[in-house]
Amino acid sequence: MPRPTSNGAVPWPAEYAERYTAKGYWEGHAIGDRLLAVADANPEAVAVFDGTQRLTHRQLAERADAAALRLAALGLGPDDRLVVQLPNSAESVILTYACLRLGVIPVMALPGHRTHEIGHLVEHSEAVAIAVPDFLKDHDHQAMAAQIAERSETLRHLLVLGDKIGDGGVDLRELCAAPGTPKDRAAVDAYRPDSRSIAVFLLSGGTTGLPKLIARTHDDYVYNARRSAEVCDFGPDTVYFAALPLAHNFPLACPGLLGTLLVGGRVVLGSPSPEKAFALIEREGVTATAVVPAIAQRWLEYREDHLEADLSSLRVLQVGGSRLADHVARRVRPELGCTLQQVFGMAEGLLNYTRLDDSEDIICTTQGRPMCEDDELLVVDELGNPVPEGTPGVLLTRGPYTPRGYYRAEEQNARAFTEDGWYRTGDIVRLLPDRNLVVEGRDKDMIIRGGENISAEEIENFAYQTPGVARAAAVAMPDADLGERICLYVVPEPGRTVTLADVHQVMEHAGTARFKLPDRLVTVPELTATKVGKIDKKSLRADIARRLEAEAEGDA
Ligand code: OOB
Repeated sequence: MPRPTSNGAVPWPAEYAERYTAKGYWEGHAIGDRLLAVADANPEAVAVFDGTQRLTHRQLAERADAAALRLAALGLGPDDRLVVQLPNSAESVILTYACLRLGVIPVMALPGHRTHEIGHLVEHSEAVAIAVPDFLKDHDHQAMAAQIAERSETLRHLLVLGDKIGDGGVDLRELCAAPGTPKDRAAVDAYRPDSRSIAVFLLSGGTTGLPKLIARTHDDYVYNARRSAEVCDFGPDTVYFAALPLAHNFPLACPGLLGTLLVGGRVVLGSPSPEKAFALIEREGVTATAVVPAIAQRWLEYREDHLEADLSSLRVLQVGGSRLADHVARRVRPELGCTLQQVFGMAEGLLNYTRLDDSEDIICTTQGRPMCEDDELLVVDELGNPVPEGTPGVLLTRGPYTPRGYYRAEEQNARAFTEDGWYRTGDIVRLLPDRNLVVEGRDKDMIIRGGENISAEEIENFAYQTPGVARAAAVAMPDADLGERICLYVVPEPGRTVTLADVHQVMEHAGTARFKLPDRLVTVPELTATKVGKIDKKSLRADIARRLEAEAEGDA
């Protein structure tokens, strides 16, 4: 396996880098330069609307450069890390753009993250700055960030979006509001990052304790966004609605914000609640958007009673992040009047899309095929041997936008990547003769709760810190609203009882994201093991499914 470079990222081997360049996947441009070229070609087209601010491509570029210079004046420069935890807003777009221009690397934290996760991200990335809202959903992000800064050896700057900026905080609205001048552009050009350098840090969904960092380079991430935009038929008339938090790879670059901006289209920012989303689609003439299955389902339900909403502008609804049931998929075209596109993707790289002109059968029963002909797929059995076509197995992949390792994580890389650089996705798939994939399950210990990926191991670690817990195992349980919820099996120590509230208390004390709190606790006398001595989670998943069914029958 190639060794990490001094900056901690694992590069592609030279022969692959050459091939990807020769084939035109890697163009050798920094993302900022690509965005500026688009702004020059479509200066007056609207680029971003966040409900209050409407910015043209030219204005967005100028604001970003002015913001970049202000970041530089604070002392931020190439290769510095900035943890970004912001709600979808013009400021989050301007700040990210400014970072990309300057070579400052944004670390894309999720809105639900709390002290436990953000503290880890700051430490692991050695962030010098963090950007947060003052308050969001009753949580004081600014106080949280200030507290993390106190403990951190690197964190020096607190950028705050909101009305109440505390002592020493930098007003993000002000930082992003300056109009900028042509001179700024030349000044920021001087910082132009190398196209092979790290553009952003995405977070891994994670099967280990805390999120790992995925270093995406300018070259690979431009390709990720640009090729996605091609596959999705995005162009200057695209109005993309970013409903999911922009920190996720899906709304950020599949094609998402970046893919839309790179073709001169328009991004409208909002949230996925159906009332608001439908109103926005109608008002702004949204042509494409991306959601997780749980949201698609809510939209379908809402639609049943709201036929008056005019969704006729919507051409494509992308659904991905977890498995969309075939029967739900079949409802999208007749009930929402648009083409469904299934997306099976990962922050680690590989993107599979159903194509817009695929048959309804392929669109509704597969999770699509790789977007690039040089995406390599390997489906293997437990021993790592390739399975015959059409047989379920674990998916391994390599390709021009799938990095060869996590950032500074040699131990995890040895497990998650093979010697010759294949990424073990942990997804169980069936590969069809036309290269379409059907996701059959997961081999990795992860729970996908309403689009948030949660590591079972992390939940178990908290369970073990809870007094009275002898053994613990977290598994997914099926849920009509969220797809999956977290069920924690616990074997208490002799004579002790453990409640869900006990575990929650430990997790809340540690300051974890709320979406990780187990939804249910089942006490059992013992946990059975598999032949290799691991806890038999398959039987636990079957057990909770049985319990839920029995309860549902009892209710009926
Ligand atoms: C997306 O990215 P992540 O990194 O949050 O999660 C990746 C994992 C995959 O390995 C797979 O286990 C699961 O999420 N997943 C799906 C799926 N899409 C993702 N499982 C079944 N069916 C699907 N369609 O989730 C992501 C990144 C970019 C685009 C779309 C999704």
